[in-house]
Amino acid sequence: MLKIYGVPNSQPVRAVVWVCLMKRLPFEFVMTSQNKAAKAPEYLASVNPRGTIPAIDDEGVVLWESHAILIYLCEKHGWQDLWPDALVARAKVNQYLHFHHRNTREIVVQWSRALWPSVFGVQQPDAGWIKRNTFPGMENNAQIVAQALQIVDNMLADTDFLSGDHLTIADIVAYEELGQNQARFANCTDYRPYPHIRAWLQNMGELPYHDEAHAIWSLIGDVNHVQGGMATIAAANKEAARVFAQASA
Ligand SMILES: N[C@@H](CCC(=O)N[C@@H](CS)C(=O)NCC(=O)O)C(=O)O
Repeated sequence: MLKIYGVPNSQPVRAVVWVCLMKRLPFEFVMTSQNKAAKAPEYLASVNPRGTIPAIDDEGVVLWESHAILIYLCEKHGWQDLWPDALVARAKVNQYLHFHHRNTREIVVQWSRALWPSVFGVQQPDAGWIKRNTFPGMENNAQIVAQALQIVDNMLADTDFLSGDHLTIADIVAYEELGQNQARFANCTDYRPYPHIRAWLQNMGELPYHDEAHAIWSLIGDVNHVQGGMATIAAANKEAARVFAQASA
C-alpha cells in the first residue's frame, strides 16, 4: 500500500493526502515530524535526502517534493481531471506549480510567524527569535506575498479554478496555503481585498473530503491564540492523522 510520510500540520503533506482521499486511493499515513523523524539518518538515507515532508513510498517507488508526488500519482492512476493530458491545459497547471514554490508558498511565513510565538508563549518576538523559530521565507516576503495574492486573484477573475473551469492539482496546492490562513481557521491573512480568492476559497471548502483532509485547522484554530503550547499541536496532529486513517479506510 502507498505510504505517505508527514504530519497533518504540513501544507504540502495535506495536498497529497487530500488528493488520495478524493480519489479513494488507500494509503498508510506514517507520522513523520519534520524536525526529528525527517532528519533521522534512516529517513535521510532511504526516503528523502533533503529531510523534508511529504515523501511517499509506493511499493518501492520513493519520491519527495509534493508536486512531483502529485504528478506521479495522477499519471499512474490516470487522473486526467486533476492533471490534464492536453498540451496547453497541462502547461497551464505546470505554470502555476512552478510559480507556487517561491510565490504563493511564501504566505506560509504569515502563518508561521503568528503560530510559533503563540505556541511558545513569546509575546513580542524579536528578529532573532523569528529567524530561529519560524519559516525563513525570502527577504522581500511581504512584497512577494502581496504580489502573489494579486496574481492569484486575477487568475480567478474569469474562471472558477486556477487553470480553467475545473479543479486541478494547481488548486489543491494553492488551497493548502491560502485556505489554511482564512479567518475561520488560522486567521492570519486578510483576504478582504481579494474577492475572487474569497469566492474560490468558499468553493474549495465544499469539495469532497475537505473536512477530513483539514481537520487539523479546526483542531488548532486561530493561530494567534493557541492554548496549551506544543502539547496542543502534538495532540492536534495525532487526532488529524487518525481522521486521515479513518477517511482512507
Ligand atoms: N517543496 C517542498 C517543500 C516541503 C517542505 O517545506 N516541507 C516542510 C514541512 S511543511 C519541511 O519538511 N520542513 C523541514 C525542513 O525544511 O527542514 C514540497 O513541496 O514538498
